Amino acid sequence: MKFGFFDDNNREYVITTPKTPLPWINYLGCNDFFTLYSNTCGGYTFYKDAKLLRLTRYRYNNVPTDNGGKYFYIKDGDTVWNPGWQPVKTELDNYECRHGMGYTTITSNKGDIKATTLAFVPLNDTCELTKVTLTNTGSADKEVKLFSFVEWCLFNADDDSRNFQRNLSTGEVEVVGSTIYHKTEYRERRNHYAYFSVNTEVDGFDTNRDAFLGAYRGFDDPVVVEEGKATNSITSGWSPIGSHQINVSLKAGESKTFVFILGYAEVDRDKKWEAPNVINKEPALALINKYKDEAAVDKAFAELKDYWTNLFKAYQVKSSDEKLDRMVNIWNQYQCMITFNMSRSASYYESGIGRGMGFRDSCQDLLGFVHLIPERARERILDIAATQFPDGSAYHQYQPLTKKGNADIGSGFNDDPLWLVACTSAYIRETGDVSILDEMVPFNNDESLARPLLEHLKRSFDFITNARGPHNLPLIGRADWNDCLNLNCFSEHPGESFQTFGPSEGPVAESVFIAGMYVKYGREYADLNELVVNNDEASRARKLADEMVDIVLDAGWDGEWFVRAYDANSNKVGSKECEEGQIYIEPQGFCVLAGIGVEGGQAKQALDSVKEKLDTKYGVMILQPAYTKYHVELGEVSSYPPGYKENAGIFCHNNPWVSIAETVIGRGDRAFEIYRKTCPAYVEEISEIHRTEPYVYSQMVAGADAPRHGEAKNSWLTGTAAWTFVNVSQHILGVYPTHKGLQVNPCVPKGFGDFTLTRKYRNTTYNIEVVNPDNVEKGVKEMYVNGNLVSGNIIPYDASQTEASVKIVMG
Ligand code: BGC
Ligand code: IFM
Repeated sequence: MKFGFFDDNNREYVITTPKTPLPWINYLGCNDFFTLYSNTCGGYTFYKDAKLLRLTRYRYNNVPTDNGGKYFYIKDGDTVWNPGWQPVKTELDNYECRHGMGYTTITSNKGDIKATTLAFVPLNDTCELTKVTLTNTGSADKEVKLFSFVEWCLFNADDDSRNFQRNLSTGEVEVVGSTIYHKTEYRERRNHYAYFSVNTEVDGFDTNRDAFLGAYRGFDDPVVVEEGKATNSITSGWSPIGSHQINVSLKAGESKTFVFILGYAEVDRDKKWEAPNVINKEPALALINKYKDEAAVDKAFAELKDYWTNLFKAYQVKSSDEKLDRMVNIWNQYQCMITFNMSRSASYYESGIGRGMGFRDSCQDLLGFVHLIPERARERILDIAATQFPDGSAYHQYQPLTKKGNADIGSGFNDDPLWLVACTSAYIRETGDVSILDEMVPFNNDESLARPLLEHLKRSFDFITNARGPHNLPLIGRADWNDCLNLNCFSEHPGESFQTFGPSEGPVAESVFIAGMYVKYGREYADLNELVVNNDEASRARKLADEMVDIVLDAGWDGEWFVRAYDANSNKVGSKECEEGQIYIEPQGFCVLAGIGVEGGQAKQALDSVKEKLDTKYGVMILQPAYTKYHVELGEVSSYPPGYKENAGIFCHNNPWVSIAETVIGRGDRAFEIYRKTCPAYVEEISEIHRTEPYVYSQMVAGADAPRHGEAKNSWLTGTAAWTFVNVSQHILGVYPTHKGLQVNPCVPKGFGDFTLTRKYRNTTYNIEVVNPDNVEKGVKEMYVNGNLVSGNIIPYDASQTEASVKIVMG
């Protein structure tokens, strides 16, 4: 069953009922001012950091779900309704929500009134604009009342949800004309405030939540709206809100538009105490004035649309498969931008106060984003690298606002260092900008410890080189990519970092997955050294990576697939010797995509085992058989009920690894089958089962052991977005950036047919035509660049060319 449809021309998903299985949300904002916006107007806004600078309040885990947001109430006689249906939930005559690239439009009708709201964050301003248009569709003149509503958060969202004994006394606002300023804590710790304004005179306002809602009432039943009369309340403590009342007269057929602006202003305040709570309104007034005319709003909206059109020029495909095209050209790239911006901080499943920027997460998110805005990727790499410790290990997470590592979580996830190599390599392959390797970057944010980025990468690589276990495989530490595989938790030294021990005395659990990473990114590290003519270091790294291949094929091979790990007692994990959890997906995908066992046949065998043991109609499960009981020696993984999350769920992030691995051995049919199974556009038809938004990836889909097999969870913030984009753009469609230029080496299903692609790479736009006369899955027979036959499949990079046409003949 569907709850909407894709409108590809407008790059929108159109939701046709507010009663979606779960809130289906969008993100507004591209740079540092962000809003989460659901199809019923739920959500919240923050500046840069969802924990430390939250502007509006949102209650997670609320009942009913998604209750709280930026609401407009329309009072038409005795009928009160919201254009987004919630929170009053008056049945609408018509409803349509269009989630587009950084904006959402909701249009609905009730009786003779049609309401349209368009919400977006203009590109370079720290505010959200909502254009509300009311139209009288009837034949008689009408008088309606429009009430706006936002609930302020007292900026620190964590404190806001806990410290009531203080917070109920600190709230302060100021109202000037149609502008409501929220300035809590300005008299002391803050150099910023928020404001909510509308470009018309108002007939009243409220800033005290109790006054607006009335005692014991909810958002669905505000007394002010019921009575049609704002109270002009000025809150003093309690819960500050912002609400305007506008009485609107509409002649038959007439429309009126109002522009609401919700903004954030930062001011210079050296001596905060000198003017206790007198805010400098200049920055707010500048934006309020800028957007007081509808034309300015329309211009900003047009700029936003152009921005996305231009960004997407970096990669566009036209194939015989409409769903593939819409994911590649629109939604997958869009989600890559969102995951790049949010990391794992703020979604409807990440509260914004828990995880901020993940080290491994952000490095991987960057892989799907770097082609869009390489300059921002560069800056991010340097930020991430600055949270690394001098020994090469790294803080697992850092706070977006301060960019400082999170000491509560600490370090010890031994895959982390290698992801830094992965994203730096991707950045340099995309841009050719080797100068980044010379950038001086602090360790642990301590400038006195600054070293060139290349030295950071060396320490990343050597951290793994030196931390080996009894089988010479990399030590896993607290966990590798699979956060829930905590193999040292039951060792003699529970909870202690292995760094304090030599391999024979400390926690010795080992990871075959990290070994696969070491091979892949060790070789990419070697390539980077070659680029800057560090040939000795390049050969050293290559030799070590080659040795690791042998170690994996020896201690890491189980006969029909790769072993997952060795636990702290040196017992195999993910082996046929195990009672449960005999095969895990991660080493099959990663070892093969690293090229391990391709020649000896192990790669094919491992992937065949994946198909036989882990495949389902909704995607490939992370492991089988599911753990039915808790295994204390494995940690969190077996704490989940069978079929959920890391215990045999379909953990979407690692499906593209297997799909890429299939392209490595040339099986385009199978690679595409895996791609398709978890791809949102292909499961749109079963939205009643899948339940999350059909335009973005979710972290997980329940596996075959789960009662709700096929149901997705945790949409939006997942490494699946980046890895899938890498898979489909670089491996299936096959346009892979190398240090020498773009390589075109598609691996597609038989019968996929010819396709064309536009790829903007460095200074050049390539118009690529791929023809496949023999219907092969992989192989390039001929390549023509601007009509000339060129040998191989790497388009030699020519910086003087702004456009080039390329023809690829598969065969
Ligand atoms: C979740 C993982 C997560 C980990 C660390 C686990 O409970 O299942 O997905 O990465 O916690 O936060
Ligand atoms: O790899 C992790 C990621 O960092 C956070 N979400 C879960 C993944 C698998 O455990």
